Amino acid sequence: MIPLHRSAEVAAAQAAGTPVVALESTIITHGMPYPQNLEVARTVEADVRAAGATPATIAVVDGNLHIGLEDAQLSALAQATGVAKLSRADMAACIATGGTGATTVAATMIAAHLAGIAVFATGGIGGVHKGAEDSFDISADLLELAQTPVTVVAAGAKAILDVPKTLEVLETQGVPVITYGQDSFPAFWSSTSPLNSPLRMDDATQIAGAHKTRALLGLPGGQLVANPIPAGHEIPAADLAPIIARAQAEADQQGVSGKGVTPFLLQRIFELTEGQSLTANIALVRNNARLASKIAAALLSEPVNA
Ligand code: PSU
Ligand code: MN
Repeated sequence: MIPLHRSAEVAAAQAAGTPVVALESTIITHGMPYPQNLEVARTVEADVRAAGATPATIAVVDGNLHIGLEDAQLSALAQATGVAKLSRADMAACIATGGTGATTVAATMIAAHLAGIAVFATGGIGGVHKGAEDSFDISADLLELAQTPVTVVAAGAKAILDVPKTLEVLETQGVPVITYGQDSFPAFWSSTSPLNSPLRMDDATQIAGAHKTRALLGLPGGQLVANPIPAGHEIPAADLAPIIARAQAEADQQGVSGKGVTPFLLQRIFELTEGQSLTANIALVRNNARLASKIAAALLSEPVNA
């Protein structure tokens, strides 16, 4: 197997059998501007620790696959320019050529599974983009959820995506979509959407039980846990709709395609909301880190069907 470079705290946690939560790095390099990105990365790690688990931020640095970054590495990554955005298709090439890259949801799931980590917290997953019937732009994150056994906690799907089509692809791929504590599927900046969640669970123990049962059934793949943004941090969907439409139109005009699309839209929405999108994003990622920590603890302690 590829050598895994664990941070000191991740190595200690795994040796002691205490819960570990994986965190992605594309959100740091391509999802938020510096210096807020570093601040958020540190805060989310602290949230995981405060919740009794150990954070493992995953990234490729100089060809080494890191499971947990020391603070100096986190700081360097947050400020680095030209960092690759790695998904399933390009992680091996980056490692083989000694490159540096941030891991998306798909690549973080792959690395977490290799390292024996079953739970991962992020903000939003990639999905089916608007206009996918022409562009075929469907994130590799959805196919990863179908094949790699990691439970991913996110705040639902962003309105930059075609959310109904995203749920359809997840269903086709056999991915359990579990909303935490409510019936409505959350829409990232909004805690609810007009769509009903395929599944609902109200506590972390049930989510951990479903994760284990999936494995016992011999089913590959993970689960998507949709955790609604905390009350008070929502941005009304009606406020964002014209901003998203404008960002999308600019992306189309400028011919942005492939892996450039999601970072372009996130950056333009940040600018057009004058940072309001980022404040909401921070609140929901922190909330997801706390829930993921509970699920990671429950996975270690609860027997199936308890
Ligand atoms: N959605 C967000 N914030 C993000 C991303 C998506 O709200 O930071 C990042 C994640 O790393 C996700 C990736 O895995 O974008 C998806 O990119 P693509 O759509 O190119 O698959
Ligand atoms: Mn894409």
